[in-house]
Amino acid sequence: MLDFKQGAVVNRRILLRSRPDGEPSAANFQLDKTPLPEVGEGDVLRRTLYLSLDPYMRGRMSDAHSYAAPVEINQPMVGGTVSQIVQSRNPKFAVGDYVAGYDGWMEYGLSDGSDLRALDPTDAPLSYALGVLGMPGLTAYAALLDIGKPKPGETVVVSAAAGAVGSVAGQIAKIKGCHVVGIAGTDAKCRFVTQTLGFDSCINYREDNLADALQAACPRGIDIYFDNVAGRIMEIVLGQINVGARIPLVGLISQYNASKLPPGPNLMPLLAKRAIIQGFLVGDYAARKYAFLADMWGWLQSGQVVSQEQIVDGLENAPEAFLGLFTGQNLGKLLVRVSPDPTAADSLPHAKAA
Ligand code: NAP
Ligand code: FER
Repeated sequence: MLDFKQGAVVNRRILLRSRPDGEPSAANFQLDKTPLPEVGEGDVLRRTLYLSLDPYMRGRMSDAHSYAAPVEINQPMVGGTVSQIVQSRNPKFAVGDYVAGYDGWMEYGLSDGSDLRALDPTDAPLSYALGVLGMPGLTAYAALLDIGKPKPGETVVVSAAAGAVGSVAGQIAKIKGCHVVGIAGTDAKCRFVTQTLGFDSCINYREDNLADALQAACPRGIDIYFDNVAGRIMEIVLGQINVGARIPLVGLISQYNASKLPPGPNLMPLLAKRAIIQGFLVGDYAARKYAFLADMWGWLQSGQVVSQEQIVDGLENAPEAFLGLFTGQNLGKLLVRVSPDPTAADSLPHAKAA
């Protein structure tokens, strides 16, 4: 039995020693040993059983602007944990209890317990609280169901399919009656994804021609792309999406280690701001025409909307005027007056001279 009096037990922790440029290495981390502080009135001391390791931690190692604050240099790395209480001065927790928390990369955690959630080891393996029953499981569930909105018979493609989030997302999609195609980085992962997880097929993006393999695996096109990786894989998947496709943008792991962002738009702000990009074709909105005309007529009458036109005279000037659209020569709606408009204000006898 360990003596948990102040200073008697050493807490081993992993600190962030330096910030990586590109791929992180062991040199960015530092093992630290520190005596445990006093367990104060109301405090709970626990021993870490499981520490979750997640891709987002790469972001915390960087001080680039992000949706979450970075880990400070010489401070412990953050992370989800499952622990057992070893000393308690808090009536809500007894020695031996199991809890989920966010203690970080360390052997012992200490707090007033308000950050802890009790776990019952007879419900499920304790480690599940960091995976399928924890943050990655919730990610898979909510992103697929609330953003992906799967319907039976639809085709769902999941990247990083053999990982914590992807493996769960694809299985839920199967439960919802979808045709599910995984993308993963090795043949062994792909076998796991199909044989153990029950996806309909899986493509090894390192070996196969991804575009051809996707086409074969998704003969009816792609209705949902559950994106964990972004980058080249996303680019190829987007080439095969169906009308009305939904794309939960869940992770961009292909760029987490990039010291220079790849060319093209950076999609991280979309994820971080939970923004929505949706394609639009005006032809889909014919039914909105009458509401539109009624509103717009009223706004023009009241002066709330002003119409600006740029009118070029003579059909022969159309080509040059058209090209001007691409160098910004027009202000407002560009038109060509091909023949005089007998109804226009300036062509009517009562029209005021300009
Ligand atoms: P994971 O999938 O268990 O592990 C990461 C996997 O990503 C690796 O095993 C690897 O699998 C794949 N990968 C790594 N680099 C890649 C690259 N350059 N191109 C393609 N695939 C690559 O991790 P996870 O915890 O489930 O997280 C998956 C994604 O979800 C991450 O992007 C993570 O940031 C994101 N996530 C987001 C939220 C949120 O709230 N938005 C929450 C949780 C997780 P392969 O061998 O198949 O390449
Ligand atoms: C991730 C894990 C968690 C991630 C984002 C989160 C973009 C965000 C969690 C939150 O703030 O709710 O891998 O990658």
